[in-house]
Amino acid sequence: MPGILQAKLQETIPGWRRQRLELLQTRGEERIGEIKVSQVLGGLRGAQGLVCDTSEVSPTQGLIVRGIPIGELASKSPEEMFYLLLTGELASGAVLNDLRQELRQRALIPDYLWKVLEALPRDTHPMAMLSVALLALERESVFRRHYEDGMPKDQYWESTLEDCLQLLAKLPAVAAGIYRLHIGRPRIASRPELEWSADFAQMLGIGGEEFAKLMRLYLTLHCDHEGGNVSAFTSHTVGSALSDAYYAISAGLNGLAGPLHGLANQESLHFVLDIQNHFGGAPSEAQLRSYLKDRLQHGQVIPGYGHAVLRVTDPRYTAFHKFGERYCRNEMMFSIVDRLFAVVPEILKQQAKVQDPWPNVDAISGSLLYHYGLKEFDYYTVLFGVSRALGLCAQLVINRAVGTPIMRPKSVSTSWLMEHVPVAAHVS
Ligand code: CMX
Repeated sequence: MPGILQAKLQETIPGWRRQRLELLQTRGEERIGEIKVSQVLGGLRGAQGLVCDTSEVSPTQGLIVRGIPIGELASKSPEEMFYLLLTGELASGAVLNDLRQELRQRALIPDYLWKVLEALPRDTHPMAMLSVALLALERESVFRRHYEDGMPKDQYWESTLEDCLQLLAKLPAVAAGIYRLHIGRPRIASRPELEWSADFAQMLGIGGEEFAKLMRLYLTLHCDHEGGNVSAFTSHTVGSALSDAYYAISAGLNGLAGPLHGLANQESLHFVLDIQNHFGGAPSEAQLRSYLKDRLQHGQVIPGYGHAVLRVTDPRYTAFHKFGERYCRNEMMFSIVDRLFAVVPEILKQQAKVQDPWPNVDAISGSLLYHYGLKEFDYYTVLFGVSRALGLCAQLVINRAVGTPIMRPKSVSTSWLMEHVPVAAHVS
């Protein structure tokens, strides 16, 4: 008997398929833009070449999930976000309960997984452990089994959804198990009666209602960021080869592990701690101004500030800030985060080249985690990964449902560019 989510998708997918077909038939040969050489050489920044229906990032509003700004979704649970990302609708009580039940039924971790993780050297990076764990679980893939048995194309999405539910159901215990191994402490058993994020928080071994609330917020806010960021794009590319969800999500998380992507949050926390150590506490605004100017003069960036797309304060920063105001207002690190907000934008605005002087989510998330005792910096990207897996899975299921073909953009050589692109008039 299919769950409510499966039934909802069953009903919705024909509409998505019709829309895609109509687009191809009625607008297939129309142009939506041009690509400049600077974009080809510059990581395709701003080039529109992907479809992502789960979310978009607006320069002025930040993350918008299925048409709803993330600031309005901060009170939702990660399970609700998954349902929203996937179907475009907010789950009501019964629907949500059904989804939670679906996850609970699939949460059991096979014993071999712990043996694989325990066999890794103690100093293996937690992100590498997470990726290894997902690859080890690949033997569970229903998609791969059904594909080998000749599953028809229009059923691909169902076994992909099954793989994704299996993967997401197991993710909190897997990620918490990695944390416990990392700190050399025994694993803590799952409490299936809890929500996905609350169970994760208790399996980490960090108690308290406030930390559970922070985890819920963290896992909700980081769930998706449209389709062109490194993890989403990578996951999509790997998935487009019909590699199953375990391969695709593991690949996406490998991208998230990079310092220019998911790892930036730990840089920001280092920065706040350095300020605390340097001044022996929270500095005055004048002290901070001179410290930051000195840093910029030495060619260093101000971590947690700026964004490739955003041009306003990241609403995810605002949501975390509200949490901090409520629960750790008098905490030293929170005061430093706040003081940075008072002075950094005005300083960055003086640097003409900086497009966005405002804080991004990383300016605050690490300080909150640290406050509650989660002090292993190199674990932070795993938290990010647990959340982002929701969006990667939703995107994968949708792509399977509409039959997105294998990715294969054309590359050109540097000499081709030199030979075929005319020199701009203002240069010659
Ligand atoms: N401090 C100092 N200089 C900054 C800056 C900052 N916070 N943000 C941007 N700049 C500089 C850039 O380094 C760049 O300088 P160069 O031309 O000398 O290389 C110039 O301003 C223009 O950059 P930009 O167009 O405004 O920003 P980009 O799209 O190139 O880069 C980002 C975006 C996030 C990498 C950049 O703002 C940065 O390095 N910020 C600090 C690190 C950080 O917070 N990273 C987390 C990102 C979170 C996320 O992506 O989700």
